[in-house]
Amino acid sequence: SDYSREPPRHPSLRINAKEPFNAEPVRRDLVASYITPVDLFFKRNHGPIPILDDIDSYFLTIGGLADGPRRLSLDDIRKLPKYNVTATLQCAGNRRTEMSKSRKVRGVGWDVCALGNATWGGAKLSDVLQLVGVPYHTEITPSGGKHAEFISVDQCPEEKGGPYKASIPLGQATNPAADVLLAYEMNGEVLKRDHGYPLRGIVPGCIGARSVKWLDRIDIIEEESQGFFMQKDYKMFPPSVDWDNIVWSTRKPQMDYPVQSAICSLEDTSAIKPGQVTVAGYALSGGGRGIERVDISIDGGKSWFGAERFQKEGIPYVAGDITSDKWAWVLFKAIVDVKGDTEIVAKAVDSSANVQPESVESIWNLRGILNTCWHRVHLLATT
Ligand code: MTE
Ligand code: MO
Repeated sequence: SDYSREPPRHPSLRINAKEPFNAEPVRRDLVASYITPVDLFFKRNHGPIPILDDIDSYFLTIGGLADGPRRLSLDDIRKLPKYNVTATLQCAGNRRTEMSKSRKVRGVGWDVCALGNATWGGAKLSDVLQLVGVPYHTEITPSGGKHAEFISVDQCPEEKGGPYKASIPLGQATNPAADVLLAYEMNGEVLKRDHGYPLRGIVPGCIGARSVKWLDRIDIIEEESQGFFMQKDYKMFPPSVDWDNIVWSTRKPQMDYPVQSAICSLEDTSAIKPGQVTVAGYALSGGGRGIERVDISIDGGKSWFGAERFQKEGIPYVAGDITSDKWAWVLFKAIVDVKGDTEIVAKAVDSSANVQPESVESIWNLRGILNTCWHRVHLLATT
């Protein structure tokens, strides 16, 4: 693999792996703004960043159609109605380091910042598919196509099967309300190479792994994608399954994200003075479910009170309200008084009343994905 032409990156990112490049912002930077600046947005790659700078020769191929493949230029896609969708992208491996402390897991280590919230600009996949003859709300095509498979130009290592791929059900791909985008902009700017230039999929509400960067083609296929990252990775196994007894085919690829939250204003520390501290962080759930509550405890989870939640400055957040961004995270904030040995805990409740699990052991899995247990920060406040 050739890593000699990687793009420049912000020096404050915490690098978890150099080649391929995997990095996240530090906690305080992540919650400094509702929209995550592009240079601080986490970067999750499985190979070198492709170079696609000759835009005139770029085409997206759409295959698996009744009348044969269609090639669309970037201009064809830009001519379709443009949507701006604010959606949080979270890697399924977020908080893996913490899971590994309970029992070792395999994979790149991440703290609590393998996610970011951006406004993605692009065409709806439902409009692109309609343009090539697949109408809205198609669950199965006359020829039996049931899934839309995104295929990238990036080459993953041989054992991981070449180009990065993932698929979503065709019903979701052709549903305008699912807001699946082919995005060419991020926060109002041309998409950066690190994030999929010139065109990437954005699948709101799903784990980041389904939002394929550097799109080469989209195929309408009968079975879900057989790619490595759908079949041999990003599946949630029970705690009893380990590398000596795993049967990958027994589980479905993970799609929706479960309810999650983390405190980002604090790190474990023994060096603070007793008094007021700000407990701030993010909460989000998958599948378009909103955040009903964020509960904070300063006694390790014995008693709880509610934190203030917001997306936009000055507008109170209400789950499900039309003024809120349904695919985006919610920031939370509470001021607490600490003295002595204090364990601060956050847990979120989503609009379906799903709650984060208390212990990491109960959700431990060998690949270390979907660590959504209560987030704890330990402080020792002494004079
Ligand atoms: N797409 C391609 N082509 N190659 C990749 O390695 N990584 C996926 C997804 N799309 C990946 C990809 C994973 S696991 C995540 S979490 C997100 O991209 C990360 O997106 P970002 O780097 O823009 O934050
Ligand atoms: Mo990921």
